[in-house]
Amino acid sequence: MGEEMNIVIIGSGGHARVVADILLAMDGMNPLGFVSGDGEAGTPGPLGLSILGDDGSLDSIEHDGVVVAIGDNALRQRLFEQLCAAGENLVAAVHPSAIIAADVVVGKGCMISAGSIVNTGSRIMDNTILNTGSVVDHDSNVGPHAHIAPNAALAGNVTVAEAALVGIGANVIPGRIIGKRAVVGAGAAVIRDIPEGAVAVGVPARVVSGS
Ligand code: JB2
Repeated sequence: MGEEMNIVIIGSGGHARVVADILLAMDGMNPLGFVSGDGEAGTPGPLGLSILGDDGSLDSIEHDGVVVAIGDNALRQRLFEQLCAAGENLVAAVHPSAIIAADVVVGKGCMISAGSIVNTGSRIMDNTILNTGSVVDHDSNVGPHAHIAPNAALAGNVTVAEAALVGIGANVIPGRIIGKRAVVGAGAAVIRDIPEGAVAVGVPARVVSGS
């Protein structure tokens, strides 16, 4: 048995709390607490863990890895890239109840929440969120810094490009491409490709801005 890894969670909001819960449920992970954009060091945080300080305090905390636990894709991307450049070890938080096919590639710093399913041939790139109960079916690619929200589902061969958001309960039929930084609204049904930067809502999903 290896020793536990001491992990600092970046962020201290709702998403960070879910990530903390995942780390507590994982074997070999020991969450130390939260580095916050707005909390005072020593402040009691969620789940019995403390706010350890702000970003400047990270160097003084002995740790083996970090997870950026912030929902906003652009902010999560910026902090992830800064921390990588600083030589930090960005670890993935994967809930033990997630079902992930043996050949799936999971990148650095991902969060895969309870009840998620990732099927064979799929790739989950760095710093991506697969939120609670989301489904990524076979041969799909979820790009870096993307977010598949709770209960959203990608059918086979779907591509979600960098920093795109597939909203809560949305569905994407096989083979479609969601462009970089696009947003798919809650409950949408995507049957056509969504261009880069577009916002698409409804059933079937229609682009309402950004293209
Ligand atoms: O520069 C920063 C910084 N900027 C904001 N450095 C660090 N270390 N932390 C930063 N933050 C932190 O992001 C704030 O201090 C705060 O703790 C957190 C944002 O928290 P909030 O509760 O607003 O959002 P969230 O990212 O935890 O959760 C959102 O996304 C989830 C996926 C919400 O929309 C949730 O409902 C959603 N489930």
